[in-house]
Amino acid sequence: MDICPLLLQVPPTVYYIPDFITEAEESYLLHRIESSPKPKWTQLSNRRLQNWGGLPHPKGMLSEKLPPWLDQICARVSDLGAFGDKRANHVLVNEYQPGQGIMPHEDGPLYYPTVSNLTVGSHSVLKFYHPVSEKTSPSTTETMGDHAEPTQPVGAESSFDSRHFASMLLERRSLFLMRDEMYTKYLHGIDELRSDTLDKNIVNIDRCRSNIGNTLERGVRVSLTIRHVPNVLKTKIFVGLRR
Ligand SMILES: O=C(O)CCC(=O)C(=O)O
Repeated sequence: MDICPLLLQVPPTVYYIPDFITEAEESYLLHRIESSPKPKWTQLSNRRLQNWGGLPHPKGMLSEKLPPWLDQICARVSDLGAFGDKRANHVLVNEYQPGQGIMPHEDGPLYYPTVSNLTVGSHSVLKFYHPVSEKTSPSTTETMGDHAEPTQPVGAESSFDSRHFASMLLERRSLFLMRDEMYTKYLHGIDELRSDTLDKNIVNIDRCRSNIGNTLERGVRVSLTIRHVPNVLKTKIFVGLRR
């Protein structure tokens, strides 16, 4: 497995693994995601998502068993040592139409401080930002799982450009991992664009099929954000009829 930290322009630590899954595995995952029951989808203003494994909560997550098709991919990522000796137990599936993205945000304290992200269907460009001031940062942090849509602090947008310091091209079938300060301190987000012109901020370009200056049209991209939620409630829910 080729897993190489990109340490040149990005603070510790990010990893980019091209072709982490095969084309057949990508098609299978897309099929499983698309054929999930309709109520599994939550429509947000700029994307739709599926939450698997339970809803992370400061008081603990009431965990739900992952379906085998997600459990397998979680095992593969966990086997890289992404979560120490722990196993991924939570997957957030985000689907972006061309022109959709996600506001810069931090992932918050509910997860083991490594996040892994598998891209299927189409590419995207993930951008990294220096943190906003303490006054504005709480509104861009996920504090109640991932159903909380990151909101934009008033007056913050104009300063995003000045806080942007690196970008990563996430090609389809690639796995991306970030940990340490890239997880705990910096923000990440995806611009709402229909195409991406690759510029010199793309720190992983040497490991991609494209080159600086290329313009890539976005298709429908689905990402699987695979994480470990440490705080899981021991309570079990029994559903059944009392006699
Ligand atoms: O879709 C992506 O690549 C990013 C998703 C993300 O940032 C998140 O789920 O918190």
